[in-house]
Amino acid sequence: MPSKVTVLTQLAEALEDGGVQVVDLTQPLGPDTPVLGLPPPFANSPPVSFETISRYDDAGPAWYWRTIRMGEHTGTHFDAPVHWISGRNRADGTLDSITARRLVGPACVIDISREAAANPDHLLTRDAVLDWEARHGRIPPNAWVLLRSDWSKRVGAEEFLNCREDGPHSPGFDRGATELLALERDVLGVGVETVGTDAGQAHAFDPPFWTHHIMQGNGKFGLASLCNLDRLPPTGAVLVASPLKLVGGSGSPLRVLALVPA
Ligand code: 23J
Ligand code: MN
Repeated sequence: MPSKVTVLTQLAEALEDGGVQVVDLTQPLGPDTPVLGLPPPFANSPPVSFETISRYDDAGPAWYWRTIRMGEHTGTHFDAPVHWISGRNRADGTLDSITARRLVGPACVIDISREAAANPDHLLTRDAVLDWEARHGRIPPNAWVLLRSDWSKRVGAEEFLNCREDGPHSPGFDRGATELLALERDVLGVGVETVGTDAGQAHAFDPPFWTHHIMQGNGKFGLASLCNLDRLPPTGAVLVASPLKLVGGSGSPLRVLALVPA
């Protein structure tokens, strides 16, 4: 008896025949992963380190495994609402309390790669989001909004973090764009190619780090250090962004996958 055709049997077939591709939006995670550097007196996150428990040796003759050490916000990672003080009392604020439904959603990809190449401090504006919507349609509720800046093509921590005397310089969202996405569009969250969802100079914004402040304060998520956003269409892809279910977790490295129609 032939089984019933559903959207998921069609998806399974499309995965098999190449009609849907799986694009990995994740950077490798290891000791060379660039880590955000905050100025004193703020505490910083350690780099990734691995310690071998055993490797087919006396400590474990048939098995290899390691202990991992890193900050919750390292490499390609997820920001939970409690990461920021504005989201500290949110009901679904920690990683272990987020419903799985909210880890999957359509991707809206906004391309600022040209602007960011000309100006590393470029901020996406509210008007630029409205202009994107005029071309591609309204951002639906529970979408991931991804900022394609091509920043992930920068090689090495120095180029990627792009620090000068006055701090890091990297692109992001202006306050109006962040408020539009969080309050008027009800997105799941925003994703970026840079080390954090806020622009490099966001320590000097009002409020400081306004993308974290507004997104996390409204129960929204963040995805940082994504790559391969240049392989996504403006609309039509579906994102799966599933962090570790850390008890009380403020964030976690994760593997971010996009299902993309060929
Ligand atoms: C802590 C303080 C400032 C920032 C961040 C973390 C992040 O970007 C992060 O990884 O969430 S800007
Ligand atoms: Mn983070």
